[in-house]
Amino acid sequence: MATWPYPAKKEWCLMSPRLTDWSLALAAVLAFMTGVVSLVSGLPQEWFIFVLHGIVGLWLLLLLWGKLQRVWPRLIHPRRWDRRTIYALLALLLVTLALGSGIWWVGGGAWYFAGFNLLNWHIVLGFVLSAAVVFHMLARAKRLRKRDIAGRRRVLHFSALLLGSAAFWPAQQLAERALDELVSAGDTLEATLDCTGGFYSTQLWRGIRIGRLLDYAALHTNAHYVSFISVTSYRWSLPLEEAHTALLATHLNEEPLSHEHGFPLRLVAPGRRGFEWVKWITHIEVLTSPDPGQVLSIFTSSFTDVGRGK
Ligand SMILES: Nc1nc2c(c(=O)[nH]1)N[C@H]1C(S)=C(S)[C@@H](COP(=O)(O)O)O[C@H]1N2
Ligand SMILES: [Mo]
Repeated sequence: MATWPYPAKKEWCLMSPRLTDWSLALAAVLAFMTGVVSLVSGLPQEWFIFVLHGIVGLWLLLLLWGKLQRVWPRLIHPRRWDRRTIYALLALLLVTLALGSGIWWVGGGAWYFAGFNLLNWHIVLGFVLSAAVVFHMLARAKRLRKRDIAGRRRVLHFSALLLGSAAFWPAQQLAERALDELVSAGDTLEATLDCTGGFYSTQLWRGIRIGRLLDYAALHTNAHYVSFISVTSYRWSLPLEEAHTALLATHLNEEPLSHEHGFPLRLVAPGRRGFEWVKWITHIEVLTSPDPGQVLSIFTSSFTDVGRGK
């Protein structure tokens, strides 16, 4: 029997390789079927199709984690590379993109590539992946033996994986509801944006008062600044006290923020100059000391088209 020059990791998973692979195939088939059905499901009472698709997707993710640990040594050791390695890498990329696009979409992702949104890409990748799984099974599948499914610990582990993915679903839904609540918050503020470049404009902003947002977080006693970081890495910070009264805006004059004015989130900081009202916020960080680098971030951000809001 060959011994590999690295320690064998035997205990990573109690599922036999074959059971993992067959479960993956089953999950892929279920994902494909629920996915196709969900394409034509539009009635409220068909909600369970979407739930099922989500659960199956998460199950796939957990199973893949197991499979990946098994094949990882073969992927990273050049000595073990062969023609199949390239297929394995392509498959890994495909799976990552297919699952990632679905999860990101459900999480509210609004990313476009080549004119298609995440859901469009998820559907295309799902079809390609399903075809690839069928080919892979035809070429490489090994029969499931009795010892692959026998044994109390194996059965327990198998069920735990399945239950784990089912439990993810309500957790994800709760997180999303909390997020929706934040976004539909009703704090309003009339404030004047005063640009150093020479224009000013008084508008009604709506969103969540940052003090309320901070109440959700357990702040360190040394927290002194709140930094607002935009997708272009343009950032600015406010002292904690002041940040409490500022607004993280989602709406301008009761309309959802346009891209131009900072969708999805922008800072409304009354009494501060326009350049401090960070647009296109994706991160908020609480700092213990001032952030001198933020000044530079404003200049470097404008080197790119995105940074200039194009
Ligand atoms: N991320 C980011 N936020 C930004 C800017 C920017 O270039 N990038 N420009 C600032 C400047 S200089 C001003 S005056 C206001 C303009 O906001 P408005 O486009 O909603 O009028 O946004 C500020 N927020
Ligand atoms: Mo400005």
